[in-house]
Amino acid sequence: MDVRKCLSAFFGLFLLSSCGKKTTANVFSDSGNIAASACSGQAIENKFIVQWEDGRFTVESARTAAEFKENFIQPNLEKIKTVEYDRVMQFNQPAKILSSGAADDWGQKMSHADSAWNQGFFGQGIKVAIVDSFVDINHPQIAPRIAINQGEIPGNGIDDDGNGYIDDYYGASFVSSPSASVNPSAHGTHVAGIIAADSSKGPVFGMAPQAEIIPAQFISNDGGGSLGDAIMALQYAAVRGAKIINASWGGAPCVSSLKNQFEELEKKGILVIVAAGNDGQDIDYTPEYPAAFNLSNQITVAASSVSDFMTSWSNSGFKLVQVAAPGESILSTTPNNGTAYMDGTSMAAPFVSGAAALLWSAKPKATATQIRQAILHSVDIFPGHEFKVSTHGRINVQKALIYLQQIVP
Ligand SMILES: [Ca+2]
Ligand SMILES: [Ca+2]
Repeated sequence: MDVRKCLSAFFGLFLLSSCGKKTTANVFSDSGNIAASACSGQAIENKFIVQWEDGRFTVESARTAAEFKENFIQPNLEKIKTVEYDRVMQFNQPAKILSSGAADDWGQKMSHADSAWNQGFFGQGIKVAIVDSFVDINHPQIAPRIAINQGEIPGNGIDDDGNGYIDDYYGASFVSSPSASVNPSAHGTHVAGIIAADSSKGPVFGMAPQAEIIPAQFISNDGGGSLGDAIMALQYAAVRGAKIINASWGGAPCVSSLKNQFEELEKKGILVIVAAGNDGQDIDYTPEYPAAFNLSNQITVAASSVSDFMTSWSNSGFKLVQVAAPGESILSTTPNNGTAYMDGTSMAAPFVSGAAALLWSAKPKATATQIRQAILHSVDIFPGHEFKVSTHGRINVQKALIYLQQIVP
């Protein structure tokens, strides 16, 4: 037995299963665990999220919890860390789609992305995973930016590169619902364009127009998804070598699996950018997940307006939200060679993901902590209308780049 684990079980709250004898009951408690409540989505009673002792996750199926305990958990007990029911995720208010907008690239200008471009930093060599709905990989401004998995041969039903995923040439889908539509969606495609749209191929200016996108979709076109699908998509992003993961979604159930996965990403040094949500609430008091996880590899983002104020609908929080970024009347790519203006913290988060890619391409040896530190220490703050976020400000790539160049030799 590992003594440190055992001590932490006595003095901490979890790791209990590593101290003393493991039983199916202490890795998976299914009593009183099924019902939906304000923050715990309806359990999917025949699907189970398993976290293994090595940190990996899998989603397993069985007819009943009793059968799963007997036929799966018991024989694998020593290798299993925790088990939870998979749960339905309800996505909070989606971003609004607007028919017209105020300006084309006000957000990129206000973020001072051009200061990085002028120094030759475009996000080159940096992989950004878009864990979202389906990205239109054929959009002319997106297609050149997809991180092709060169070791994979598409469409042959074989995992050619042996990374555990069959035919993941462009990316991979983790939408497990058999009835879900797999057509490209406006949300994921819009997010992708804000991060990395190739500005030489159309009207949208991606923040980091040479970053490489890894589409990892788990949200179906009707806005549904499951907790297990989200966890598997995040795990895939890490396997593909993403430095940054954009998570423009919320509404996760109050269960530990997702936070455990975010902690695995933290251990791997991956920066995760999360939308604060569009409920106009203070998440310090009304927490929403993953926005409120408050991890050292996470930046949670509120939405600023064209006039550089907090939007009325953006979530906020002096503790749990770190920065504001443009999130109103944002022009970006949509399926079928389209463009549209959208509002939402879903649009603000990818501005920060793009900013992080720009910074990382300037200093490829920087750690996720240093990139986060550079972004958080360089915001623009306006006396009289500070943003209700921990830094009080809106991102500024120009200042962040100077800061990063000082802290990373
Ligand atoms: Ca593969
Ligand atoms: Ca293949």
